[in-house]
Amino acid sequence: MQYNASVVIPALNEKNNLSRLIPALEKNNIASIYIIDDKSTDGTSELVQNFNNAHFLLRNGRLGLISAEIDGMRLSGTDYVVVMDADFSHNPDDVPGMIRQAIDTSSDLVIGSRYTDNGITNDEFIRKIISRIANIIFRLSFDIDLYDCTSGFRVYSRKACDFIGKQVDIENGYVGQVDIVNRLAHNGFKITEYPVVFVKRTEGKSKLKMREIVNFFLFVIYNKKIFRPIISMSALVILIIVISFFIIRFV
Ligand SMILES: Nc1nc2c(ncn2[C@@H]2O[C@H](COP(=O)(O)OP(=O)(O)O)[C@@H](O)[C@H]2O)c(=O)[nH]1
Ligand SMILES: [Mg+2]
Repeated sequence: MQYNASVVIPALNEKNNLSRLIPALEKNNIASIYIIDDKSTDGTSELVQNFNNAHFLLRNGRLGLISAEIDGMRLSGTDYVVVMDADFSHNPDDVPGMIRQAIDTSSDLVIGSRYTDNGITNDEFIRKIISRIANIIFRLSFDIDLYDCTSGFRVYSRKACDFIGKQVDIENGYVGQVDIVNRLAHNGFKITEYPVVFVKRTEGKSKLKMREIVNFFLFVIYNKKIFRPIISMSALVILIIVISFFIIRFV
């Protein structure tokens, strides 16, 4: 079945991953794929010659993850927009099921979730812990009944895309993922989760930086204003974990 859906993939030096991911998506009947490339230096944009269904937007430098996703939403114009990583952490075979769920449940956002029943994450140990704690903190502080709000594997309805496109002050780094969930949840959009198995990337490097983790805590603290004990305690624990991680890695 052909869906009125497209896939948007923000990409920064992902040539090898994309050369396998695009055919895998085509196999799943995804008619249009939008790669938002922030001036990769590995020749990512050269792939444009190899694939008829893939459109490349070449931007002028690293303009940020969320702005790449929003540019993709605008460009695609389809009823549903899937956003996913280029690195196979998000399984292209989950895409049809996620779109199906969006249609069947009239969801404006379907989150590919590692933390609902049957969801699994095979990420690095330290990343698993950070991600788990971040989700618990977000869930408790924002009163949002979802388990994986940091996941970047998502399906958005056109209505949600249009709403997000109009938000001028959305956070542009990885923290933008929770910012978007928060805005949609508090503006009456329906959000559901779809269990996925997250796989650690085997090719290329993660672009997630320490700064992004700090930004997450700043976001929570700034937006909640009240220092609930749980937030401060968890922030402290995370800080200790992150500092130990850097000591182990770089000392
Ligand atoms: N266009 C664009 N893509 C980005 C940027 N930052 C990350 N990406 C891409 O966004 C996706 C998620 O990043 P990734 O490094 O996999 O993050 P991780 O999964 O948290 O380790 C990947 O496809 C990256 O290539 C950015 O600033 N601009
Ligand atoms: Mg990734």
